[in-house]
Amino acid sequence: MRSFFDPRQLEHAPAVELHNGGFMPYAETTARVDSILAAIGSTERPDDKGEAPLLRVHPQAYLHFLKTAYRDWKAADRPGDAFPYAFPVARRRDLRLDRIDARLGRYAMDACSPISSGTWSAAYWNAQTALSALDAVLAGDPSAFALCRPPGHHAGADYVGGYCYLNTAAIAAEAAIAAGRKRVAILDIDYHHGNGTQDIFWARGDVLFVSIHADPATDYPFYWGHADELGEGEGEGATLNLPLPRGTGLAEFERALATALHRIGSYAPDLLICSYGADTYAGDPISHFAIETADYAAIAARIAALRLPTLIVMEGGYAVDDLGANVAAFLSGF
Ligand code: SP5
Ligand code: ZN
Repeated sequence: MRSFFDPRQLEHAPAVELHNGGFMPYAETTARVDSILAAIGSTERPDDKGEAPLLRVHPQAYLHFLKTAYRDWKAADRPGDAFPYAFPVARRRDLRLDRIDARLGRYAMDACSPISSGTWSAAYWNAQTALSALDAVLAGDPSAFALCRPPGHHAGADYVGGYCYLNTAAIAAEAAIAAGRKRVAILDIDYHHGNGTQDIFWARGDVLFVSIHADPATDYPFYWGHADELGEGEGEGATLNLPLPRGTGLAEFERALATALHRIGSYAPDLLICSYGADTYAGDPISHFAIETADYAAIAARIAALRLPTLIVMEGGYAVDDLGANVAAFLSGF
């Protein structure tokens, strides 16, 4: 399987995130990539397709914010990376966004997603990586792997969240539709619910969003990922959430996976995008499922049995020492 990655994706490297009332070491480290690269061997660099494919998902004002937030934070003489701390929950139409703090809160859903000097460049090349891997699949490869980092699935059209800045799965889905594919399915198997992807396609009937994740009653992102979230309008019935309890191992995971794959099969998409997070791993430091390394090969083989052209995009996974082996197991199962 062809794999894609660009070293500029490493330019995003915040030192800390806000958690449990204080600053902790940032879990979404560049060492994650080192672990994956060491395990999967060579990758190809993406082409540069510019901003047009990003703008199919994200508004220009949001891209402008991502490009300028760190510079504006520094221009305001602020320490470290750019963090939001005030959020416009009563979102009026004409929010005044002159101050950097106002912009940070407007374009964020949490304080896990600081903006550092290289965040824009990393997010931009991350999206290009997904788009070039998509090209391989659109050209006839049965599957391709985009080593996406930073991850994408918590980012909405106009907000950062959960270590995510640009929604790579959504950008790839829109690019596939622009290239003539009529129906795209997204299967999200990161430990956390893909709230950003769900939000982007909530009212769309041409993109099916199916997610297996930790119950939002106990886990981030808390507000989204419940079984009764079904989509709206044209998209009613095109969202399927399969929340699972903490402690879930392979047997329970595979039961949910069977339901997910059945739904995807009946939808009969032209393309499958798999948002793959290895934070379902038993040894993950911030998550609570019990999937083992060898299990990823079994999970991947079941997904591959759909025989759909499949783009795999990397999402989370924080057990750095074992992350490469977990990704390699998944790709080998495919
Ligand atoms: C893509 C993805 O997996 N995002 C997950 C975001 C979860 N954020 C909430 C949990 C934060 C726990 N942070 C602990 C930091 C310890 N260094
Ligand atoms: Zn996750």
